[in-house]
Amino acid sequence: MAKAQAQAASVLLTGFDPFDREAINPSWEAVRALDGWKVGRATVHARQVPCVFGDAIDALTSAIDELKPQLVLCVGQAGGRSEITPERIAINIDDGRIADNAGHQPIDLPVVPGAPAAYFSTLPIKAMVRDLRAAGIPSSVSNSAGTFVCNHIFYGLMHRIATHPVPGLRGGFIHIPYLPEQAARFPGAPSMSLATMTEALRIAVATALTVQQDVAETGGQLH
Ligand code: PCA
Repeated sequence: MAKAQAQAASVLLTGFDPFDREAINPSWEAVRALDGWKVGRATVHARQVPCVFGDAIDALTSAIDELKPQLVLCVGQAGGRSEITPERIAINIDDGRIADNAGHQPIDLPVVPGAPAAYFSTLPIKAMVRDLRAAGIPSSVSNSAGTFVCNHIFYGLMHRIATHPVPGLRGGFIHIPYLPEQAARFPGAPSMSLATMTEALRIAVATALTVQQDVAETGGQLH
């Protein structure tokens, strides 16, 4: 029994604590709704990470060391976006437009000094978008995760996977919109219900676990 448990696959989902004067972060609300969810042979574990440069990667790394997941999906809020957006690329730069939750605002510093300029997600982002749209949920590939703590943790995740290769381990990042109660403070801002965003993450995880080779469908943008 213990052996079977040790061999059971696990999926790590992370969401952030609230930041930028918000009282809630949809990323944590959506991932925590999936904590304990059994998908195929895998069990989903949800962890909250702080919206703090450095500490976010430390929390992520500790969770990876503890859970030894086969899939890591980090999730963050992208206020102003209208869709579920799997991110294509993490870049090696911290450039805070605002301070993080510890009051730090790095400008043009590398996430990891001397490391590659960028890493691609190793998740099937096109297939995720395809499956989300098929389920009636608006979704597009995003070609920039920004330069704040979301890009930071995404880069930290991909650097960790690149430098500590584990057979079969894949990782990536998804940005999600405001919740309606957040958007109500910013008239005209798009939002999505928690139920829809939670379902979107279920679909994204299921696709990431089953699709090994991404599909060739356009996810490009002119600008
Ligand atoms: N979104 C921020 C950081 C935390 C979050 O949920 C970002 O997009 O960088």
